[in-house]
Amino acid sequence: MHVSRLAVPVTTAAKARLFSSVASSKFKVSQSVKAALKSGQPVVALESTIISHGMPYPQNVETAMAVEDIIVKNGAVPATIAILQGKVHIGLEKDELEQLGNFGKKARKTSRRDLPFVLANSLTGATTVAGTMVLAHAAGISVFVTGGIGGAHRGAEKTMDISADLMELGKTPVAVVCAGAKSILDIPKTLEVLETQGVPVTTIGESAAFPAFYTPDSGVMSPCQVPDALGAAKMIHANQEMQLQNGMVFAVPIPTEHAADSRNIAQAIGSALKEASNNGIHGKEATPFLLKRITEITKGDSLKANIALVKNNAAIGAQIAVELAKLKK
Ligand code: PSU
Ligand code: MN
Repeated sequence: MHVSRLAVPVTTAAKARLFSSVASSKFKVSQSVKAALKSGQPVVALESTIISHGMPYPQNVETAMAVEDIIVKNGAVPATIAILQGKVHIGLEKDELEQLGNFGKKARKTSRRDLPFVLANSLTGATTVAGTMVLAHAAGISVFVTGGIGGAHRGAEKTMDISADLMELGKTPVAVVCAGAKSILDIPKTLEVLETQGVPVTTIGESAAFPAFYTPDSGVMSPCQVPDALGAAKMIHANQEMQLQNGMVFAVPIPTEHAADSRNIAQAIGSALKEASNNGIHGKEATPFLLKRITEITKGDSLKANIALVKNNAAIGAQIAVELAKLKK
């Protein structure tokens, strides 16, 4: 490929074209998100499976609203993404967030492969990291904040249970800001798959350790480290300038004052995994089951950590989006 072609920046106009080419009748973009996208203001996508399946009601709704506020306070526009009765919403109103949170697990967990079924049958779907990346990209949003990504499950060498999140990260240019991956997963295998998929994995901050969601250090190093949001934004900008079509993972360790007790968490995860196996829980039910049991076994301690880390990710993610918007001017 000729170098001058590589250097062409992805313009807002190009994004708008992309969006209109994906059946815009299926999309409802909120006023605030539409205005921000049009003028090149920073926008941060948020997923909805974390609301429907990742946390119990009403903490899920409270957290979703608090996260949106944090993004606004840090200078960006939040765009929570979900499918409501067959319509893709980019940006939810407060009453829609409340409805989805209350609906909970009755919403269909929607990864990439579930999109056609949910849309064709006018269902309500809560999008996973993979599902949200697809829709965020279609809308022209390149920064996305969540709690934790899916990954290779323990025993994946036999079950082949590897989250579609990892493959999506390989092919969709959206940067995902998270607190690493839970140790319900096999973290070394998860990082191996991301390497195979060509996904840069970068820890933000003073430590180079890849964080383990509830705790700041998984015992495995991240391949890359940047000191702050600007460092992350520069990497996203470079990825875009090169027109690399892969996604990126930015891992933000949970602040130590909010971290869960690592022994308690390890025990809870061990019990939850045993229960899942004894009850034959697998496929898309595995992750929600494990999240719910860990919250119950730790009597809400893990939920507290989960809420704190999502809020922290929201602040950093918004700062990344702000820095990225400046770099693109
Ligand atoms: N990990 C968490 N909280 C979550 C999820 C993962 O700590 O809520 C959700 C995300 O939506 C993620 C999905 O994309 O679970 C992964 O599910 P699966 O492993 O079935 O791909
Ligand atoms: Mn799976």
